[in-house]
This record gives sequence, C-alpha cells and structure tokens, in this order.
Amino acid sequence: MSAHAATDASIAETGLTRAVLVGVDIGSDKRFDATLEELSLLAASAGDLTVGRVIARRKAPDAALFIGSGKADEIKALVAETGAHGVIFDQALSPAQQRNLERHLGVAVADRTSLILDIFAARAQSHEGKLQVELARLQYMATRLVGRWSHLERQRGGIGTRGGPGEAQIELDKRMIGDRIKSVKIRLEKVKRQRSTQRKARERRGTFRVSLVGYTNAGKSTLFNVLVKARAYAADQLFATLDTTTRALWLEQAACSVSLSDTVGFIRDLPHKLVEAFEATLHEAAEADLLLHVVDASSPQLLEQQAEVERVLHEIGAGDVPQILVFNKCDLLEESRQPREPRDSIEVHPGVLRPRVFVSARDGTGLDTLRQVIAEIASGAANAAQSAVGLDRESSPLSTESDSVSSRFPMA
Ligand SMILES: Nc1nc2c(ncn2[C@@H]2O[C@H](COP(=O)(O)OP(=O)(O)OP(=O)(O)O)[C@@H](O)[C@H]2O)c(=O)[nH]1
Ligand SMILES: [Mg+2]
Repeated sequence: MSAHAATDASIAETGLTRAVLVGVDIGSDKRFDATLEELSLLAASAGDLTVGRVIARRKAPDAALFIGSGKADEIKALVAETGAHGVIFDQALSPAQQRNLERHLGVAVADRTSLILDIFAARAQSHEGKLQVELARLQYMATRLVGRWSHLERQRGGIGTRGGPGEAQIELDKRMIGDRIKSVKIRLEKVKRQRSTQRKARERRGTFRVSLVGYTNAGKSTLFNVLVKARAYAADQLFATLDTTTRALWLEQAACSVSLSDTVGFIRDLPHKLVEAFEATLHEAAEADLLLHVVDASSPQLLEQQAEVERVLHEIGAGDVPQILVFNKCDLLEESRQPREPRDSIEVHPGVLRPRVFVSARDGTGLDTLRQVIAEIASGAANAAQSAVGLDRESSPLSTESDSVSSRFPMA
C-alpha cells in the first residue's frame, strides 16, 4: 500500500508500533463496532499506529483460530503489505487462539484486554493504582505467560515443539507469577485498609460526596477541572485518568461545598478481572451520594456508551446511587441537535425521573445550571428538587441518613 509507505519515515521517528486491527462480528452482536474506531483510539493511546483494518463475520468463533483460515490468510497478506508488527483483535482471545494465530500470522497478536492492560500500566500514577494494574496484568499473564508484543522471540524458539526447555521455563514462570500475585494482593490489602480509614474520617466530617463517572473520553476530567479550578490530566486519549482525584466544590447557590471526585472511565467489554482489580477506585463511585454521569453528547455511540456505564455501575453496586445525566460537548452539536432547554428530566424507569443537564466543559455553557442542580439535590432543598426534577431514590441522599441535614452537610 503506497499510502503507508509515506508514513514509514514518521513511524521510524516516533517509534510507534504498526498494527492491523481485526473486528469479528459474532452472531450479529448489537454492540459490534464495524468501524473499529474505538479500538483504533485504544491502540493510539497505547502508542500503536493503525495501518489496516479487517472485519470478519462468523456465527461462532473458531476454536483454534477464532476466525476462519481464509480470513487469517487475508490478514496475513495485509500484514505483509503494510509491514505491520502485530495484529490486535477487538474481541477477547483464548490463550490457545492467540498462540495459534501468532503461528499462522508470524507476528504478535494481542486482544482488547491486553491493550487496555498496557494503557493502564502506562498511566497508573498512585501506589494503589500501580498495584491494581500489576495485579490485573499478572492475572491475565497467568493464563498466557505472554506480554503483548514482547514475548514473540521466546515463542518462536518453541514453534511446533511441545515439551522441551520452553515448557519447563513456562512452569517456572507460572510459579513465579503465582507468588507475585500473592504478594501484590497482600500489599493491596494494606493500602485498602489505609484508604478505608481515610474514607471513614471523611465520612465523619459529613461531606456530601459527588463522583464524576462516565465512558472514557466523555470529558469528566475537563469538567472536573472547570468546576473545581484544578488541573487534572485531560487529554484526547482513552483512560487518560486512572487514579481518583478529589477536591472541594463550592456551590454558591447552596452556600456550601461538596466533595467532587474524578474517576477512571468505563469502556465496553472492560474485562471482568480488571473491574475487580479496580474495585477500590470504583468504590469511590459506589459510595458517592450523587453521581454526575457524563455523556459525550456528540458521540454517535452515545446510547451504547450510556448503557455500558449503567451496566458497570450496577456491577460495582452503584446502580442505585442518584444520578444527574450530564450531556457534555454540546458545543460540537449542530444547530438542529442543540438542546432547547439547559435542563430537563427523562424517565429512566416507569415513574423514575432523572435530571439531565446540557453543558460544554470547553466553553462553559450550562455549568451554572449544573451547579444549581447539584445544589438542589445536595442541600435541604432536595425535597423540592425531588418533585421538580426527580430523584432516583425515594428519599433524598441526605434524608436517608439518621443525621440531621445540618450535621451531615454543614451549611455556611
Ligand atoms: N469540544 C469539546 N471537547 C471536550 C469537551 N469536554 C472535553 N472535551 C475533550 O474531550 C477529550 C477528553 O476529555 P477528558 O476530560 O480527558 O475525558 P475523560 O472523560 O476524563 O477521559 P478519561 O479520563 O480518558 O476516561 C479532551 O480532548 C477534551 O479536550 C467539551 O465540552 N467540548
Ligand atoms: Mg479523565
């Protein structure tokens, strides 16, 4: 492909890995992304450059190769044509499928899970975040004993031969990984205990807790920064944020402050193990009094993304925490799709209304309205807000506590 030849020089300069992306539509999965746009963004966030895309359709995955051998040959040809270093599948591969594909294609093969793990590993900042990522990686490795691109050399040595020194090495690696998992778990436990002590202290202070949640890249950190005038890392990358940051948010309307936390973004098919490993971080969301569910209003996948976030929230036990739906990036909407009112409410379940606010974190539109809605819910006016905009719970988050509103939520 001559189009790729032109980019060769820049690849050499930037050190990016060239990758061919493969998406397999199995049984017409509704969430199947035929554009592979999200996978390409994930790849870019991990430092890979997409040089080709292949879509396959199957009723069921092939046990050995995941795809058919005809498709595999097609991918092999594209790899040769583009000089790709590896192939990334949008779906999770079994360890055997990954190995077989690597033999067939002659280059490294990765899947969505390992890609996400790589990004997480590169981004983790806090001690706890690093431990969580390490645990998730070790658990993934325990079943495969491979890094995403780095293991090919060793594998090549053993192609076609079972047993021999390769297998012995693998047994040794397995035992080492098992030991390492144990030690990381112990260290994580310790950090978790410290964290829960800190949390209890915060609870005693009676702060009303608000957490930003949402699909990765929805604009949570940007919103966080403009609301609390902070400088959390925000970027056009997936999983720019991994660690939770918390700041006080002053609400003029209620003359009080609440705590606002920025959290890790969600993504479709986030591997279950990874959610588990990030449990502590996601606890922040589950234990909040109010969630600001940030949605990228300009995304064509808006509904799927919203549904995915709902699903993960339920999984982490935050399904019942009251929410405000924050439709962000409204500046990107064309005139005909601009919201008519800065706020409204939608019925999420029969008889259950959820407030919705339309904002642009970039140009500041709607932020006063957002502060207003948070204030209504957080302050004693929650009761009034409940009938006006509706809350997901029967009682307000304040009145669920036996404490009086003023001790739970000190007014200035
Ligand atoms: N046009 C426009 N872009 C926005 C807006 N808010 C955020 N962005 C952009 O969207 C991208 C993602 O923003 P972040 O704030 O990092 O998103 P996030 O939800 O924190 O993402 P992760 O931490 O990766 O999950 C950045 O390039 C922002 O500049 C907005 O209101 N309008
Ligand atoms: Mg972020």
